[in-house]
Amino acid sequence: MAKKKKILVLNGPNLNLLGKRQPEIYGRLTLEQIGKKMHALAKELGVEVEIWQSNSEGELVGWIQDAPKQFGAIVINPAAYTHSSVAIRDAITAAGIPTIEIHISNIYRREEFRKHSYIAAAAVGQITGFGVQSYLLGLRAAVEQI
Ligand code: CA2
Repeated sequence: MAKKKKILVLNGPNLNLLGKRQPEIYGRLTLEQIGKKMHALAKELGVEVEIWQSNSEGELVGWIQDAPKQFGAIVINPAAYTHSSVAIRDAITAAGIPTIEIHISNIYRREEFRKHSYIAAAAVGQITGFGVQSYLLGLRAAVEQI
């Protein structure tokens, strides 16, 4: 499939615990189950998705740097790095491909420290608070950008 039609979905730290802890905030679906929904939607939309998760900031930065070789857009839930990582923001800016920031919870309805995103200014836009739907809306938004 053409590079432009491939979308990279990145997940930051602790998102490997989805569906296993704190379901009241992050829902009951595992990352694998969310992945299945994304693959189904991707098929409908005529694109391919790859879904990766890392607990390491450096690994995420590496994947973002390499993304333009293979992918036309990125959908990223940077998790806690949203609120701390200038490195991820700079990598997104340097990659230069459309990037959509997503969050399961509404980061503006939670603790003060979650209200600031270092990523937002480097992203095309942000989708926050729609639960698992944030991933699917993020994919739709990415497809509109490629
Ligand atoms: O709402 C989101 O998607 C967040 O990106 C999730 C991050 C949080 O730090 C952001 O402020 C908002 C936390 C991800 C941790 O995921 C867990 C999942 C299940 C159990 C424990 C943590």
